[in-house]
Amino acid sequence: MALQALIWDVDGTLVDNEERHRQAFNDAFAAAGLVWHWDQATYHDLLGVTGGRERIARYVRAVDPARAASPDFDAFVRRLHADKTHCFGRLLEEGVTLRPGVARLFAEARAAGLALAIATTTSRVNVERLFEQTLGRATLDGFGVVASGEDVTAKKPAPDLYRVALAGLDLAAGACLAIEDTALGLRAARGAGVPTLITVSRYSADEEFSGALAVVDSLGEPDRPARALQGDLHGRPCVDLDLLRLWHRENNKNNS
Ligand code: XBP
Repeated sequence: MALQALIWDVDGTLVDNEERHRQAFNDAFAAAGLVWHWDQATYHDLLGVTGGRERIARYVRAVDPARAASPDFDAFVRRLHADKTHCFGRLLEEGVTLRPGVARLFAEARAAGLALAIATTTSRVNVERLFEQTLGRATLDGFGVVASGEDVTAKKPAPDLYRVALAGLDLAAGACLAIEDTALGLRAARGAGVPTLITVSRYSADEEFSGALAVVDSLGEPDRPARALQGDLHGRPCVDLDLLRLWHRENNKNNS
């Protein structure tokens, strides 16, 4: 089955921006007069919970069980997460840069007639603002599907987001290839049967990625080589569409 679509994760894959998310959480806590502050070690642990609202709830249950037991806990968490999303938008406006190879692969895929999709746990408004700040909203409008946190109840590592993307593309999992940065994202994509490339990010470099087509430090550029951490670049300096097709064919052969 030939490769017909690329399905992209957002945070950590399109942009290495979990530090920006962490800053937004801390800004929202401060604005609410809360003494909470998530340092990098705390945030690294909390990234085991996907979804910012779920992440806040997990933290509150741990540090303030009384507040977690109060009747307005859910409303409190939703309000705090909405404030965080507002803070995140302000931080995005300060400038954001796509990771190496992302814009190049979007263009290569589109020139070759492949479909593009997003499967992200983050909030839809964050995806829209990211594209407005980088390649423009028209580029996002060219995506066949944008599956975001609001579209599912079960977030990554559940496969639901990838199943929403596959349904929207009207393609079988074997006709697609996912690009992710975390073990939870890999589990989500593989759970939906989608072959997956991993490009590690700041918070995921120490994770285990068995079952990935390959693991690279980034997609790279012709003048900024990618480094294979797992798998083989087959002599190429960076991850291009031909290499994705080669990995996809190898995967089909190994699983036929
Ligand atoms: C990463 C996530 C998100 C972000 C925070 O999403 O788990 O929850 O950390 O964004 P992905 P929100 O890697 O699937 O793009 O606060 O909007 O959830």
